[in-house]
Amino acid sequence: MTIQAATSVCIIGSGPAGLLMSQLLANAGIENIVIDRKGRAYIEARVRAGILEQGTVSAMREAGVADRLDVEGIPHHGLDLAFEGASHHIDIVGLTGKTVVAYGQTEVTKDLFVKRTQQGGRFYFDVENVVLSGLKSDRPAVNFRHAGQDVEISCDYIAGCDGFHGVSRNAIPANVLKTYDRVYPFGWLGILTERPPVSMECVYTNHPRGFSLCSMRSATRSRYYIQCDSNDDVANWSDDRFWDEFAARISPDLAAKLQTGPSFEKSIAPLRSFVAEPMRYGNLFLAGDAAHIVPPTGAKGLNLAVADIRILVRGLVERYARGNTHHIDTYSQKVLARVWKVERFSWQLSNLMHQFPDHSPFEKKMQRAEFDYLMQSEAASRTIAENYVGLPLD
Ligand code: FAS
Ligand code: PHB
Repeated sequence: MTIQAATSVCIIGSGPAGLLMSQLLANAGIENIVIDRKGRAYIEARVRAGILEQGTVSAMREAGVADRLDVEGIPHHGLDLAFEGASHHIDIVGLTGKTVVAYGQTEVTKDLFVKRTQQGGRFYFDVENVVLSGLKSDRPAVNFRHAGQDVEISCDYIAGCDGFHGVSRNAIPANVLKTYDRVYPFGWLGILTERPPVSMECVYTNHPRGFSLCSMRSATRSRYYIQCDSNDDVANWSDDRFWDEFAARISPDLAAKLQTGPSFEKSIAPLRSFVAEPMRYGNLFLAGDAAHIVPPTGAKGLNLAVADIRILVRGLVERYARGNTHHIDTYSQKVLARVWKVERFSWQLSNLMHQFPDHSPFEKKMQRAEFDYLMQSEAASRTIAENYVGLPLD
């Protein structure tokens, strides 16, 4: 016997994209159900992004979940890029009038879960065998197993917010779906430690030993990364080995004040640029990592997911409130135009700030020349700044 459920929008995935979508739709009176193959505790424990654009902060405020963010978030007025001993500060406030805010994705998901639960949000966690059907019909469906029973959710629309390894993207027929992929020859080894950060703003360094990033989660909690081989194993990295390598890849003045300590999270993330087109098929919409991946160099992954959701929810509200389907009919084209620009920025900054094992001497010279140009050109710094704070939605 299959349990039947019905809603307006079935959201697959309760990461930041799915959760934010659920809350924004609920605020607009649009019924939705969220399903996830994991449980809430697992999702909340995932350590990922750390920098929020102002558009993301605005979306959190619009969703009514920004109280803690507004108190605990750390505004950043700039960032530093360092290259072979030289350092360049990019004054994002001076160049754009905007800041970004350091606030972990973990906290974003916790805040959204609290609100959805308070408001009686409908969730199915730990689901299995998720299958989408009827995408071209007026009443698509999502079937899955949950707690040993078959469940079918019929809906008007399905939102595929199930990340890079989800099932939604591949529900689009292979002769329709186009994908674009660039896998980088390295990954990022990241740690969290309960120690004051060496800098209260981000410091990105392209060091001859490899890339490093100084970031934070609070005034007492540091988030640090180093470039590592893409097939490296976190088991190869004791805390001591990490600290030695990290200290060797940051400037001497930062290394002198580095406070090392035990890591309580340590993981390796592969780096890739990926885009799937289209981001709509029938009554299935893709959003977030289900449709695109960026290398974390530009701090864009989470923010890009949020931008997709803001555009998609605006379209769904138009459809339900005024019967106007223009914004959902143009969703894929509109959102992809922005996705590609953000992919470009993340790709460009990754190319500038990493050591590529297969770079020729000429390509190494190109990296240096680009950094020297950035150092002397306000226009070049403004380009970095306006992308870093976030491109406009429209
Ligand atoms: P998510 O992947 O966050 O969420 C997808 C959800 O769908 C998950 O909860 C998953 O359990 C669920 N799901 C998957 N398959 C399913 C199925 N078949 N059925 C039901 N549910 C299913 N971005 C940054 O800006 N900075 C960073 O430093 C950074 N570091 C990262 C490190 C790692 C290891 C990874 C993987 C990503 C990182 N990102 C970073 C990017 C990350 O923040 C994503 O952009 C962000 O999580 C995107 O959110 P969602 O689109 O909601 O996808
Ligand atoms: C982080 O704090 O996790 C972070 C900051 C900046 C990035 C990527 C990750 O570009």
